[in-house]
Amino acid sequence: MKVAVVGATGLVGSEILKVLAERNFPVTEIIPVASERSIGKKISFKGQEFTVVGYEDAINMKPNVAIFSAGGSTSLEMAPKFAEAGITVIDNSSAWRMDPTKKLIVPEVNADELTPADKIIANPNCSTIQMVVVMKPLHDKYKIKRVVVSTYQSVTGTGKAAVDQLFAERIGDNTVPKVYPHKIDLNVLPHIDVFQENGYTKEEMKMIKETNKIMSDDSIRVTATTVRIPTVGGHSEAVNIEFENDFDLDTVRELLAATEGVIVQDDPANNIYPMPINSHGKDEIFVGRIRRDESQDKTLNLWVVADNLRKGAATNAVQIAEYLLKKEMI
Ligand code: 2RA
Repeated sequence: MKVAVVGATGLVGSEILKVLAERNFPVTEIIPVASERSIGKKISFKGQEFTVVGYEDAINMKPNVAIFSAGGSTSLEMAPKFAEAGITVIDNSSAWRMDPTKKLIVPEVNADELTPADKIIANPNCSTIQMVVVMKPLHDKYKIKRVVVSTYQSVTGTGKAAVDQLFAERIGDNTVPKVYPHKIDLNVLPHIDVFQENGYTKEEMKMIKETNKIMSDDSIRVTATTVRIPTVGGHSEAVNIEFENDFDLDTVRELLAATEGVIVQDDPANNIYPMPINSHGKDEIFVGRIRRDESQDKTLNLWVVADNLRKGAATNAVQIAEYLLKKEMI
């Protein structure tokens, strides 16, 4: 497979290269693609060096698949050009996610929606992905009525400049440009992406709308508060789920433990629960603090953690490519 990685020099782009190598995706050639200022740079993949090329050159090199992580406007402009050339695009930006003509895919949940006609496939928002993988087996068994989620999101979700801001603040260096409107070190910002007219942020609205689309169920009511915290290892989420039918906690634990890509870490007596410091660099989603919401019937509380650059972005995209390959769609 010839694989183009568009936005190869960014945080997610370099994670995509790592994940492709680690999962032994059958790559015959990597085509690193980036904007004008990175063309000519070298990228290493499995010990070999590849030169970063521009968009037109990449299209002419006819990759089988292009994994985009280059922002919404690049994607809106370039993904159709790749698709018109017969190249399947898996896009990490928010550009196509809510387009009714495009599929929004989390392989563990809805890969079976994909057909050979899908030439631009959207990868969901990181905070949505880790939540829906956990919701899916529970919804199938107990039917979810409503979800209340509060997130604790890593600065890596914003990008390299945000990681630089955090570490610069930590050593008192004020010369690094700020990407957040406030200090992030020793602070918490209830603000991810831009505010909307309804008072929610765009990140919160993504979690709401994308969840309904991925689960193919608009009856699931979702409300979200998304928060940036000064960590780099992954996103954490406190998820409160109300079901139509009652559950027992042992079955919930068994269901989650049996879910592909999910690891249950739930032994509070021994201080064992998921933490972003432990999810860093891992492909799995970690779930713990599994308990009843004692204030309401048929309601469950969970703590869900995953590396947002991995399952929240790169790993999910590579898993989509793996599925397409297995089904001979690329
Ligand atoms: C964030 N969800 O964490 C975003 C990244 N796509 O900011």
